[in-house]
Amino acid sequence: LILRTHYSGDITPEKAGIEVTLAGWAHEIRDLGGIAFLVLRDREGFAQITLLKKRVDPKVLETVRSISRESVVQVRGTVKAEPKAPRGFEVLPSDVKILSAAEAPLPLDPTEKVDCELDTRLDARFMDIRRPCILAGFEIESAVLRSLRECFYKNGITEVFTPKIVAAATEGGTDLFPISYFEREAFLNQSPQLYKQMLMGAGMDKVFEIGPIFRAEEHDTRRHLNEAISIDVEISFADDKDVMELLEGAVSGAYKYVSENCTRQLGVLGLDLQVPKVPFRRITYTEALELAKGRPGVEMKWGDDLDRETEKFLGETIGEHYFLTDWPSSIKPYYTLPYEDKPEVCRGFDLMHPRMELASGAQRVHDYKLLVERIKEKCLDPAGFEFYLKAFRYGMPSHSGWGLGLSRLVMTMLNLENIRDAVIFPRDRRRLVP
Ligand code: AMO
Repeated sequence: LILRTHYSGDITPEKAGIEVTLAGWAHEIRDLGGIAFLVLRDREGFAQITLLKKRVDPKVLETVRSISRESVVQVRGTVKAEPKAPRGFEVLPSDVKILSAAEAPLPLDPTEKVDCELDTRLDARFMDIRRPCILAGFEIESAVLRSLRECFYKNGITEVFTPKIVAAATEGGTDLFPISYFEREAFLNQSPQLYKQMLMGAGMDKVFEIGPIFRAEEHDTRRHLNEAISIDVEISFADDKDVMELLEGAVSGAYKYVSENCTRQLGVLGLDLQVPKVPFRRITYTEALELAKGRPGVEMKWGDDLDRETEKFLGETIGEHYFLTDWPSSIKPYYTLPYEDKPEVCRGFDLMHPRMELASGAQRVHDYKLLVERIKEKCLDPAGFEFYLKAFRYGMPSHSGWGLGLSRLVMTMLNLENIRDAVIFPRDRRRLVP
């Protein structure tokens, strides 16, 4: 059963004379005096099917006239070079079949040049993704993942999966989704943090996980989701500086991979991708506060978390990817290692794009006693963390790691306005369907 011999992208004017079978969607049908056109769209682009009414089999013409837009069709025909056609070729059909007819009206018009409302698009996402510019984004996302995985393999990092159904909070108790787990309450995991750290105690040394994280955050912003894909890494016998180097290499490597391997998709999006140069600038939290003094308005105190306005101001001032390091211990999670000589500052860092935070990470506390102390300082109960703490009592190497948000990476790379556009089926405060 051969439903397709070529994608539209495989055909060039040099292939004139060969027989092809194309399959895809009826993008457009134009019936003019002596000639009719069917524009077939597949994931690689378009092919113009030309019907010369005097020469084509009348049954083929009749079929083409009956095609509703966006139906799935199969076309068998001969390639002909045609300088006036897009991409310089057309296909003269010997047979056209409607494989699956589309109803009318369409929930949205995939040929539409003007953008319609995001909600309308997300409600009919399958139709929205038929638009080449939307599809291109998700193909680039896949390339980003491939590049990241290759970077991890090259560095000898083992891929793992950790549970998404868990008994305890990772990042603090407020943003948890409770679920019913037989006769008990359980939660959807906010981060693989505790599990990836336990694997350091297991001697796995270098692990990565690419998987969903769940955050019951109420806020409705352009950069938050309630379900996101996190790229997590944890490395033993490494400090914060080591894993920052790995992170900047992974991010700039993904840009490089996309710029070299996704030229067609970047063309569809009209993007000229600039690969960010490594090393990224490192700015301490204290230096960031100094810089932020240049912004008129709110005065920030040492120890305050950087608010959205300050974050924006820093991004505009710096204008490229940068690391924010040496945060106050009071505003980073309990697992972040404080400096020995100045415990009010810790080895936590954030990777920033001028528009927003992309990743955060740290060298971790690996000393059992200190970890228990830090958990208590954060007003959490060590008893709830026993399964995690146990791994720190029987030989735990020093270790560091980070979590990088896939959608934020793709969103900033492609200059998308809303994070929902970087997720095929996004989950937010209002959206649970499709
Ligand atoms: P953090 O909570 O900063 O750190 O999350 C890491 C990265 O994940 C992405 N992210 C999100 N993206 C979209 N919507 C959300 N609601 C959302 N929450 C997080 C962001 C963020 O930078 N355990 C630590 C990581 C570590 O230290 O290894 C953690 O989860 O891009």
